[in-house]
Amino acid sequence: MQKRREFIKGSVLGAAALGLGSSVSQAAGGPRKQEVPRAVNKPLVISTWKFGIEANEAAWKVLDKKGRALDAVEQGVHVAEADPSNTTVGLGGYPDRDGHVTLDSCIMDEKGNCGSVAFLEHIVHPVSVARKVMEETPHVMLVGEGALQFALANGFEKTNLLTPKAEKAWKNWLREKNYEPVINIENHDTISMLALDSQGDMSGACTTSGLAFKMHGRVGDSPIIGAALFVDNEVGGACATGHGEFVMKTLGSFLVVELMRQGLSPAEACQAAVERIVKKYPNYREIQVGYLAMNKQGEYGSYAIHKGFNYAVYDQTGNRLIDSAHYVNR
Ligand code: SD4
Repeated sequence: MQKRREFIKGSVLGAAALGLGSSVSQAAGGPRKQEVPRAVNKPLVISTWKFGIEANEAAWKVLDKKGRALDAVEQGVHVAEADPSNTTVGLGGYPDRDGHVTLDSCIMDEKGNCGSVAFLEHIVHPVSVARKVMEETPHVMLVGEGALQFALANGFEKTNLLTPKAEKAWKNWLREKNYEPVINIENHDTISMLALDSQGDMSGACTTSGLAFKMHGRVGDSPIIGAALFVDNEVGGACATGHGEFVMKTLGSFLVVELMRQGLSPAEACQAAVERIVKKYPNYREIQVGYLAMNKQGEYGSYAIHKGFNYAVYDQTGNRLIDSAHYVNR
C-alpha cells in the first residue's frame, strides 16, 4: 500500500486521469462495484481547532450510544455555535463591516445528501437549518432572507447574535475601516467536523460567521459543498478552515476526497490540496488554509499552509488535540 501511495503521490493527476481507483473492481460483464473497506477505527470524530475538544465531547455522546454520525456532527458543532465567547461561529460571531452577523453552514450525510445555508442572520444554529434544507426540501442551499424565512417557518427562534463584545470589536474596527479581510494565521475558529459511527457510516458539518468585518453579502467556503466539506461514504470525508476564497478556488475538500479515492492517505491528500493552493497562488504566505480528513478505515490526517492549525480527535483512546503539519517553515 505504501509503495502504491508513493507512486500515486508522484503521479496523482496521471492516476486520476487514468481512472486508477484503488477500490474499484469489475465483475466480468457485471456492473462496476465499489469495494467498501471495513472500518477499523470507529467510532471516531475529528474537528478543527482547540474548541473541537468540547465539540467532540458532545459528538461522542451520540457516537458512544451507537448513534448516527449525522446526529453526532450536528450535536458537536452546536457547542461552538452556542458559545458567545467564540467570535467566529454562531452567537457572538464578529459581524460584517455593516454590523450584521451573517452565518454560513453546511452538512452532509452518508448517503451523499447535503444541505446548506449562507448569509443567514439571527439564527443560533445554522447547521440545523442546513439539515432541514437537506431533509425537508428538494434543494441543497438556501441563502439570506429566504433561508431566514425557512428557518422561522420551521420553528427556529429569531435571536440577536451580536454580543456586546463583538459589537465593541466592530466599533473599534470602524475607526480605521480597513476593508482588507484579515485572516489571523494562528487563530481561526470555524468549526468543521467529520464523524464515523459504529455502523461505519460517515457524515460531516461545517459552521461559521466567516471573515470578521467582511463585505456585506460575502459568502465563504463554509456552506459550499465540495469546498469546506465533502463526504463520500465509500471513501472518506474532508473539511476545511481558513481563508475561504482559496478553498473555493480549488474546491479543496472535494479534491482531498478524490485524492483519497486514488489511494492517498488522509494526511497525504490534505498536503496535496494545500500544495495546489501554494502552486497556483503566489500570495500563499499571506493566507492560512487547513484541511482535515478521515477515511473509511478511521485513519485521519491534516495539513495547513502555516503553523498553528490544530484539530481535536476523539476515538476509543480518548479526546486529544493534535498539531497539524504545515507547508511554510517560518
Ligand atoms: C471563511 N473559512 O468564511 C471561513 C473562515 C474560517 O477559520 O475558516 N476561519 O472563509
